[in-house]
Amino acid sequence: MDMDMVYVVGHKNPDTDSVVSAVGYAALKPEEYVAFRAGEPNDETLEVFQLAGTDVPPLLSSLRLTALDMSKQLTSLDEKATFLEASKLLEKQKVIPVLKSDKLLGIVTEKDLFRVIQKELYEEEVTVRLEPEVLIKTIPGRFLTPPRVIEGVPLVLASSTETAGNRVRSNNVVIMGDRWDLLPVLLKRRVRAVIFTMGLSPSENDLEQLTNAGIVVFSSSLHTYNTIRLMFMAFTVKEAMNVNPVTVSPQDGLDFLRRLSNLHRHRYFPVVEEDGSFRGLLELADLASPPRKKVLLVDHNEPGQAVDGLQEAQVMGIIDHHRLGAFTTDEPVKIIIEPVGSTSTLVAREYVRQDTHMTRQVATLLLGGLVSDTLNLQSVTTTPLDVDIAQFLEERSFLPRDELASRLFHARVQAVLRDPSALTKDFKLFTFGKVRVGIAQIEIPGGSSLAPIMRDAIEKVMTEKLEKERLDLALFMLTDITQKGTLLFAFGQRHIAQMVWAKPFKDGTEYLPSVVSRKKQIVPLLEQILGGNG
Ligand SMILES: [Mn+2]
Repeated sequence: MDMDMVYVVGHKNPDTDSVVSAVGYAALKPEEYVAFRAGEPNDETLEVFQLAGTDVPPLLSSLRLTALDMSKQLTSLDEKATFLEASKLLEKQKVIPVLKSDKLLGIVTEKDLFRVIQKELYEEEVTVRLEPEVLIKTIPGRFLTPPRVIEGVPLVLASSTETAGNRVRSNNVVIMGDRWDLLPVLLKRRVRAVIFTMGLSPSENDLEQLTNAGIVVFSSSLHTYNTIRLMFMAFTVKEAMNVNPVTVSPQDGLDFLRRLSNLHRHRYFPVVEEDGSFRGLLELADLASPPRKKVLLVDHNEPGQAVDGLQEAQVMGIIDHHRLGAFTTDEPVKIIIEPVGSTSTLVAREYVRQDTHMTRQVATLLLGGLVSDTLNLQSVTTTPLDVDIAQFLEERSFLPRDELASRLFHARVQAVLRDPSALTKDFKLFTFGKVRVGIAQIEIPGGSSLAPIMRDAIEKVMTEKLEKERLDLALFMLTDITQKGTLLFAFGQRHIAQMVWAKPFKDGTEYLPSVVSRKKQIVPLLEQILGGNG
C-alpha cells in the first residue's frame, strides 16, 4: 500500500457539497491526494457529475488498516521453479509465494529448501525426478537422446568395475565420467539414465545401444561434484513449499491480526481472497508499529459524521463550513473552517490562493456544490465570498449558474417523487380551538414552478396523513426560496383554509406571496382565527 496517499473524503450520507469538495480539493495535489465519497451519492449529486462529464469518486467505507494495506507485494514463482531459481530469489526476499495463475499453492522460505536438502543427506535410496526443461535450465549441458523425465536413484560410478557391477540397479540414474568399460553393465541392468560429466559423450555406437535400451543420456558440461550439487538445485519448489500456511483475508483488521499472530507463532501470513487469489504477504513485524492512513476531512469535522475507523487514521487537515466540534489531533494540522455557504466555496478559494489552474470539470463540480448548499445563493448562510466565488466558478465552468441550479433542484425533486415520504419529513401536528391541523413544508428554489409535477405526490402523502392523524385540515407548504413565496395546498375541510386566508383555493391551492415561514406566518394566523393551539 502506498502509505503516502492521502484520502480526501466528506461526511457519511453525503450531499453534493461533500462529494464535490473532496474531488475539487484532491485535484489540487493529484500526486498525493485521492478523492473518495463516504456513502451513496444522491440524484442531485449524480446530476452534477454528469454535467461535469466525470464519474463520482469511489466509495470509502472504512479508514481502518487492513491486512491488504499492510501487505507487501513479492515476486512469485510457479511450482515448477527450481531450488536454484528459488535460492536466487531468496537473496532478495525472505519468502516466495508459489502461485498457479494467481492462486496461492504454498509459500517457500530458505528453511523449506534446507529441510529438503538436509533430509536427503543421510538417505541411501534418494529418488530424484528431473523434468527435462528443469534439468536443462539448471545444469549446463545437453540431452544426447530425446529428452525425457529422469527419475531414479542417483549412483556415482567411481569404484572398480567389479564393485560397480555389483551395485548397479535398474532404478539407477548413473553419474559418471569416461568409464566406457562400465557401459555393458549399464545396458545389461537397463538403468533409467546416464549423466556423463565434463561434457563427455560416448561413441556413436555406444550411444545407439543406450538409446535402443531406452536409457536417457544427458551430458553435463560440469565435473561430477558440481553436477551432483546442481541436481539438488534442480528440485522444484513444489517439493519444498509449505502448502498449508495460515492465511488472512485482505479485509482483516489490526485487532484480528494481532490476536491471530498470538495464536500462531508464524512470521509470515499470505493475504488471500476467498477464491484463493494471492494479494500479498503480511509480516508479523509489520503488526508491531502499523502505519496509519492519512485523511483530509472536507465538509465535516465531527468524528460521528466521518467514515468508520477515523480514530485509526491520521488527520492531515480539515476544510469545512460547519461548527467545530470536539476534535483533537496528534500533530498540528491545516484547518480551514469559515462561516460561508459551502465547503466548495473554500476549496475554490484555495485554487485562487495557490494560483492553481482549475479545469472546467472541477469548476462545474464546485459550482454544483456551492449552488446546492446555498440554494443558489438564496440561503441565509450565503456570504459575499460565496457570491464572488460563484461568479469565478461560473466563468470557468462555462455553465450559467441558474441553469445549473434548475437542473440540480429538478433532480432533487425527482428523488422526492420517487420516495414521497420525504415530503412529510418535518410534518407537524397542531390543534387550533377544536380544529386538528397538520402542516408539512419543503423549501425548493423555484419550487412554485415545480408544483405541476409534484401535485400528485403531495396529494397522496397528505391524504394519508389526513386519515391516519384524523385531521380536519392538512396543509402543505411548497416554499419557493427564489420567489420568496409559498404555494399552499389544502386537503380535508378546505373551507377552513378558504376562511382563514379569505381566498378561493381553486384546485385546492393558493399562492401566498412573501410567506416563507410556518412558525412565523402560517401558525400565528391559524391561531388568531381558529383559537389557541393546545
Ligand atoms: Mn456543505
